[in-house]
Amino acid sequence: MASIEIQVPDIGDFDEVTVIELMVKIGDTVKAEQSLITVESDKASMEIPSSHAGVVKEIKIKLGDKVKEGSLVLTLESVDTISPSGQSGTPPPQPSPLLVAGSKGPVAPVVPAQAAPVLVAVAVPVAAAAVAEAAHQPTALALNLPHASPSVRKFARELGVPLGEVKGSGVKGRITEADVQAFTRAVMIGATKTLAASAQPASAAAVSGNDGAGLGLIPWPVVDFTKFGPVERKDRPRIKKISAANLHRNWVMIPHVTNHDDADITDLEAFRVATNLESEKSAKSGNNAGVVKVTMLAFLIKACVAALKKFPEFNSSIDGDQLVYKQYFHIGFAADTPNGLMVPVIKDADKKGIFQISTEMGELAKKARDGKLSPGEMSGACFTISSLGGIGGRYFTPIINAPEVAILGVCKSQMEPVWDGKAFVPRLMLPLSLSWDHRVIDGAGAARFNVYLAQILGDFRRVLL
Ligand code: CAO
Repeated sequence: MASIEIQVPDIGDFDEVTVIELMVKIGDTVKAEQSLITVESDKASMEIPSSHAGVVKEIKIKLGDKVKEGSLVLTLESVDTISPSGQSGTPPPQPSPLLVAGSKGPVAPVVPAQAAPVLVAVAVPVAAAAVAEAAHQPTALALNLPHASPSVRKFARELGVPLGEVKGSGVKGRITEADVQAFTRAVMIGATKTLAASAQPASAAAVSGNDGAGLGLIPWPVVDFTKFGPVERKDRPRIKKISAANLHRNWVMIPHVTNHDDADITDLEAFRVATNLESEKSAKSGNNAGVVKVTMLAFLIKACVAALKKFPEFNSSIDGDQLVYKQYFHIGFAADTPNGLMVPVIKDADKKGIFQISTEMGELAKKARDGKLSPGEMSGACFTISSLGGIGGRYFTPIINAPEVAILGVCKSQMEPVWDGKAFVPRLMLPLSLSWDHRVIDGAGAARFNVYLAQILGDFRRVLL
């Protein structure tokens, strides 16, 4: 029986992360890919899976330890010497950590009544997450930790809910997200009642019927839909549940305002089309390794970098009484995938040309669709662009991806009659929707940002100025 050391794999951009959950104990039999521990950075929590199957012999870390790539997690006694890949003696590839939830991530986006497209903050390869969840045995109880999945723990931490006080309604007392919500509601109703009783005793009865927690809202409608017609129930996808918490927080906590404007991209679009034609021709004549298709989004990323440089408060984050001005330019873009929205990040977009940005966007969007984005590829954004240009629509109100302070939504460009002082002329107009955090940015600043952005898109030579 061979002894195998299990180490922390590549965890993206995170130098050090804290161990917040041990999911196995000595003597447990684990499968390859089964989650062993949960670690947490300031942005997200991740499950670290096992690269091999075996029996846990020694655990080399404890709760609260700081670990990084290469840190020894535990040793396994292998059940046989066949690796999970089926090839004896061939070490299998290190599994990727699973991003479970992001406390500060984007995408905030979600879906108040489907009206406002929003971004997703964090994402998980769903298939992998499902494996990890299925493999997650309730060993936390044995360690005197409340029994809950990492995403529920994260959710509870974000709300400041002490999990030890929450009664679990799941299998074997497992605490679910609904339990955490119910706990919050109960506490808020209690607090509201107390407040109402002390301030205005006569209103207490009215408040007690209010299930909308501390917001003073009426309860969520409970409807038996089958009374009205046939229905089908489906579980909400895991990514959507994770992003919902982020979106809700951002929607509630950030005073959003959205400015709409239009940019005349007639000349830029002509240049883009010509550039793509040249690339295709060049590829056909064998002068090029491959065709890089350039879309408007790559130009938008570059234009936003220029606007962020001119208006640095758009490239900041609130930290208590201070604003943190970033001197780097990492731009997130929302990517629509079968598993939900993800927001990969183009790092150092200021140092990259349109072709490089287009190539990276293509690669990151593919990884997003395949559920293969690493945590590092989804973190660090200063500003996010959500483009619905390939689909349609006119304007929308994107939700800011905290801790960013603004997000640009873009819809489909179309030919419009524009008055040039003498006549109406056909121009290709791109609708822009900029949502901004009113704690950091004022309306005049936002209008200037949009005007400047439109000027750049109208004459891209301005990027050089
Ligand atoms: N106006 C008109 N046409 C546009 C356009 C715009 N603003 N933006 C893109 N297009 C065109 C492209 O040129 C392309 O045309 P062809 O197929 O004729 O070449 C087509 O639309 C499709 O573009 P694309 O979507 O593949 O490429 P992209 O670079 O514009 O976007 C990506 C890439 C990954 C951002 C996109 O595929 C995507 O996922 N968008 C959805 C994002 C989203 O859901 N946001 C909402 C978040 S909030 O809930």
